[in-house]
Amino acid sequence: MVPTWRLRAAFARRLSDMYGAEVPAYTTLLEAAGQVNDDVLRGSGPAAERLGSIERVTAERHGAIRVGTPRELRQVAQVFAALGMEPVGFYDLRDAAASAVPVVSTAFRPVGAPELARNPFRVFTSLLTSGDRRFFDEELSGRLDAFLARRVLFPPELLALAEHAEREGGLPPERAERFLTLAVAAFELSPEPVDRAWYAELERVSAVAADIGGVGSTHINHLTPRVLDIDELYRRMSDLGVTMIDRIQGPPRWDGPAVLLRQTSFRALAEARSFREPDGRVTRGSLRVRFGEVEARGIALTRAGRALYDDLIAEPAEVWTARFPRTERELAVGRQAYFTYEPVPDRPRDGMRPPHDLAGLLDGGWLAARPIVYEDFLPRSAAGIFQSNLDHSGTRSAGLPDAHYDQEWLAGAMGRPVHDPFDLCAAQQERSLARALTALDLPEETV
Ligand code: OOG
Ligand code: NI
Repeated sequence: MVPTWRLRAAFARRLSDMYGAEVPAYTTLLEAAGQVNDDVLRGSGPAAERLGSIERVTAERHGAIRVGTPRELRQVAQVFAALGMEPVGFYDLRDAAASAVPVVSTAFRPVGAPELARNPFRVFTSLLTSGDRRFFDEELSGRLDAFLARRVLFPPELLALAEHAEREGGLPPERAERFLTLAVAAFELSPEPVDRAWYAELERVSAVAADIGGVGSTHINHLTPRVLDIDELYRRMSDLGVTMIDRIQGPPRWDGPAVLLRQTSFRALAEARSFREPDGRVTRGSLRVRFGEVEARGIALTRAGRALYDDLIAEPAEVWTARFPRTERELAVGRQAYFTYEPVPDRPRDGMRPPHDLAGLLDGGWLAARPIVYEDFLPRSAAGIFQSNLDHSGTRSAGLPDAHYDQEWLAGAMGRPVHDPFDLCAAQQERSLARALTALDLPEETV
C-alpha cells in the first residue's frame, strides 16, 4: 500500500518535473532558490531552520490552479483528498484586485502537524465566478457555462481511483502509479488548439477568465518554491536577466521576526500555443499566462496579530518598524502569533515553583516556544500576484456582485467543510500548552 502522504510527496515531485519541462525558467528559479538556501544555511546555522528543516523547505512547493465550475471544483477536491489535502480558508479576490480577477479561492493542504512535516504541498485553487454580473452579462455567462459544462478536466478513472485512495488511506502500488500518471496529466498544458475568437472575447472581460474558460482543459499556473532570503533571491533573479514584478508582496524586509508570507514572481512568459482561427485554420501563436513565483514563510499570526498586520501593511515601512512586535517573545506574550510550547527539560532544579503567567514561564526558562509556520495565503498578495501578470486590466461594471460566493457556498459546492486557518493553529497551540502545563504540574487555566 502506498500511503496518502507518499502519494502527495510523489505527486508534488512529478508535478515539479513536469512543470520544469514545460517552463524552463522554473528550473532556473529552483536553482537560484537552492543556492540562496545553501548560503543562508551556511551563514546562519541552526537559526536558518527555525521555521522548518532544510529538507522540508527544499521539498516545499505550492501550486496554483484555476477551475471553471462548482462541479470541477468538487472533482479537484476529490483528487486532492486522495493526497491528504483539505480545503483551508476562503479568499475573495474579486475586490482585492484593481484589475478584473473574477475568482474566489481556497487552498488545499494537509492540516495536521505530522502530515505537514511529511510533506506540506499545497495548491491555491481558484474558481471562476461566472455568475458575477459585474464581469459577465447574462448572455455571456450563459455561453460560458455551456462551454464549461461540455469539457471534462478529470477523467472518470482518475476520480474513481481518488475516491478509493481517500477511503483506504492510500493505494496499492500499481493503482498508485496509474493515479499519479492521470493526476499529473490533468494539469499538463494541452496541445489542443485554442478557439481564437472565444478566447479573445473572454480576454476583453478578464485575462484570468480567458485562461480558465477560454480553453478546454486546465493546467498548473505556477509552482512556487520556498526560499530563506527572498530579497537576495529577487536580486539574483534580476542579475540573471529575469524580469521580476516590481515588488515583493507581504510584510516589509526588517530585522524582526518573519511573519506570514512574502512572495514575488517573474513576469508571465510567452508560451507557444496553437489556435483555431474563425475561418477554421489552425495557426501558431503564443499566450502569456504562466509565471514563476517564489516565497518566504514566517510565523502564523493570531486574529489580533493579523488585524495589526492588516493595519500596518497599508502604511509606509517605517510605521511597521515602529509598531510591529520586534521579538518572538513579544508576539507570544501579546497573543499575536502562534507557537507550540514545550517544558524545558534541563531547567536547573532550584526548588522554585513555576510562575502562573506565560511571560514568567518563558522568561524563567520553564517553557520553550517554537513558532508555528504560516501555511496559507494572503488575499492582497494573491491579488497582487494575479494582477502584476495581467497585460490589461479587463472590464468590470458597477452592478451588484453575486452574493453567492462565500465560504459556506464553497463548502457546499465541494461537499466538504472548509477549515478556518486560525482555528487550526489555535488548536495546535492550545494542545501543546495544555500538555506543557500538565508536565509542569500547573493547572490548565494558568495562562
Ligand atoms: C493564483 C495567484 C495567487 C499566491 O501564491 O498567492 C497565488 C493564480 O494565479 O492562479 O498563487
Ligand atoms: Ni502562488
